[in-house]
Amino acid sequence: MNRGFWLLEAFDRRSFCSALAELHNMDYLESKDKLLDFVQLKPEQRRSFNEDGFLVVRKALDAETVGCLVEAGDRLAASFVDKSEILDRTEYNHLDLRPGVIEEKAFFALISHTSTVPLVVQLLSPNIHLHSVALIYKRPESPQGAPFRRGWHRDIRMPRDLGQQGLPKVGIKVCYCLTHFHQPESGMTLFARRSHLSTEALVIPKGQVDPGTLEVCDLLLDAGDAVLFENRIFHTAAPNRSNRMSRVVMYGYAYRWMKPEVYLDPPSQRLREPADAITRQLLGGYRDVDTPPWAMKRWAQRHGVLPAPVPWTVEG
Ligand SMILES: O=C(O)CCC(=O)C(=O)O
Repeated sequence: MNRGFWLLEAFDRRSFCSALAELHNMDYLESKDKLLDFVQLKPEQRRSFNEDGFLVVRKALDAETVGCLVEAGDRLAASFVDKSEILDRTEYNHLDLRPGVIEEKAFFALISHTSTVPLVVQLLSPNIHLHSVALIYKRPESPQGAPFRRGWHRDIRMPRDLGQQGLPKVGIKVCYCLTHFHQPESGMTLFARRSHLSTEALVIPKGQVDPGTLEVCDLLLDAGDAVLFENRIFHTAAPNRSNRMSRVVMYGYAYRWMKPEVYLDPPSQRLREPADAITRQLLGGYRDVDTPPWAMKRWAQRHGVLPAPVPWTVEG
């Protein structure tokens, strides 16, 4: 670690005293550091994410981890899993469970998972935290069911205030598959490829449920695969017309200046205290956005992926 670098940067922004306090904080961080392994984002992965608005990461989780997540997820979702069968009622057959998910050990461990979080840091920056977590189950529905009115949307509701033009990329969701998605219409979220670059509302031809001009991707995936998708891509839930329960869990990461969803705010002290430095950051450990995201910054610098600082002013 280059202490001079950090001290100079701290000097830039604050007094000598707060710079020293930050050095002290770094000593503390080092003592609580977990080794988040580094995974390099490949140039073709960056290109594909930038072009499509999403990226598939195969084998992000091993079978044993998937098994533990399914066991924990089924426990949390027991009342949904055990409901009586009613086909052709998509709302009834769709669970989006958020409160309490990361309180489960198996889901807590995914907050800073090595297979995906390093990629998210390289696609956004180290200045991120956890923004949302959702356990999403879909029960089987009749394969002959009527087309279901979709909920195509962009995440974080930004267009409501900013419109559809010039939207920034501010967050990435990681969708981990906890079941296979080996056939179409088996419950995987649908993505409109490249729609993250669109500057207009999504056009759905009259009488249809999906956009006519963009490619709708119903991805075929294995349990353990992950899909990273950014906030601007239009996506929607769709019914599960297979004969098995569909299960995914989604972790949304966003810049720290984005307010996390309500059940993550304020982050639970009980969860945060014993966690490693990186997980603490992701759980909102630095509440003040002016405080640098030390844990991730150190990690990014160590692995050569710390973005160059953006100056406020330059000499004209
Ligand atoms: O339930 C789904 O498949 C879609 C979830 C979704 O739209 C979201 O997380 O924003």
